[in-house]
Amino acid sequence: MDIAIIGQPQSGKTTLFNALTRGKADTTGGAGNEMHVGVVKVPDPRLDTLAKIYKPKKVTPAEIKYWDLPGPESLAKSQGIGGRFRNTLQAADAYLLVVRSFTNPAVPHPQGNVDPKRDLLAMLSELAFADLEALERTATRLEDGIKKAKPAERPVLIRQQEAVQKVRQGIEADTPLRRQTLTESESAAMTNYQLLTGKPVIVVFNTDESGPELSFNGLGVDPAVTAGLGQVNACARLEAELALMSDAEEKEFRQALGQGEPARDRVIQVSYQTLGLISFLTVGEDEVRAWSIRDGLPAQQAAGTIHTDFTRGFIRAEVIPYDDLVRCGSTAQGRKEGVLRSEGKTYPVKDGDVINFLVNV
Ligand SMILES: Nc1nc2c(ncn2[C@@H]2O[C@H](COP(=O)(O)OP(=O)(O)OP(=O)(O)O)[C@@H](O)[C@H]2O)c(=O)[nH]1
Ligand SMILES: [Mg+2]
Repeated sequence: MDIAIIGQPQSGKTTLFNALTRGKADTTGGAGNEMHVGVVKVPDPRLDTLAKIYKPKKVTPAEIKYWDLPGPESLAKSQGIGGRFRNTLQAADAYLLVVRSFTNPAVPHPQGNVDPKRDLLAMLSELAFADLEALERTATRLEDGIKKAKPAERPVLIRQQEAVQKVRQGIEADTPLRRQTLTESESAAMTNYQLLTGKPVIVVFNTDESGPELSFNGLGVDPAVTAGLGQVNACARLEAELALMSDAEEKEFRQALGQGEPARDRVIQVSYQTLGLISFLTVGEDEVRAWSIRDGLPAQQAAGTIHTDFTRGFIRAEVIPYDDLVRCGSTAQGRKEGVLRSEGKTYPVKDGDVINFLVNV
């Protein structure tokens, strides 16, 4: 999963990136021009328990790749920079939107004062502007295409043009793509354009060490605007410092400072919730592994996350819930006790399902 960190200049994006990746990317330059990429393992204590049972050669957690983007004046304008940001933004599965609420006299806010509600709304507008620009170009291209197309090719292009028109009007009326109701063919057309307002957004309020914690409600943001968005509070600077300590030292400091779970873990939890993700597990002597998928994904598609051939060659899935497997100690015992089930293509995979896919490849 790829998550891009976005936000206004100097909102603490790189600092948060460091907190999430336990990294040391430079945050002293100001108007950082560099892009940072870091891979983080998704903590899952179930893997450790399964590793004790199977003693596999390797244990492979699910991973998240964080992309720290430089803070341009405007995301829409950033398309000019060799398309570099736009590609990353389009390729991302979700955005972490950093909103400054920390006070720091040494870091003047570009707008003169700290105003989280204003900045949050401005950033959401930036995403919408970027989409409107992209859709305008697409509409022009489709119009040219329709003029030049052979009569037989026209209906497809006209349908695409209608879909583009509909989505454009929706975004103009403040409904991001992720909240628009589209037909299957309209959605399919939009997949090609990878619009930014179609992506899930998790807002990270970058607070002072002592808070206060913010919320969409508390800020008085129109609930329609933030429907479906995730929210997390974190003091990025403190979290980045704590993240560089050893585990034991960090735990001690967190207790002393009254800080709860690390932001790097809370962000992952909220990201999974916001994206509707779960993990299924695979076990064996070679590898114990977690795979993240959308909640309820049919078994046949879930198999495809392991190998694309597995979707085509899917026969059935042997499924045992994690708790049952741990209690039984082995899948063989699970089979004897009747808790290992055989499931077909459409079985909706659940969190903690330990699965052995039987495939014909
Ligand atoms: N007091 C305080 N300062 C912070 C916090 N987070 C970031 N800063 C400071 O704000 C400045 C900017 O932080 P960065 O992480 O570089 O912000 P950025 O959004 O990556 O900035 P650009 O990439 O230049 O847009 C740095 O001097 C940080 O130390 C925070 O939680 N509290
Ligand atoms: Mg930065």
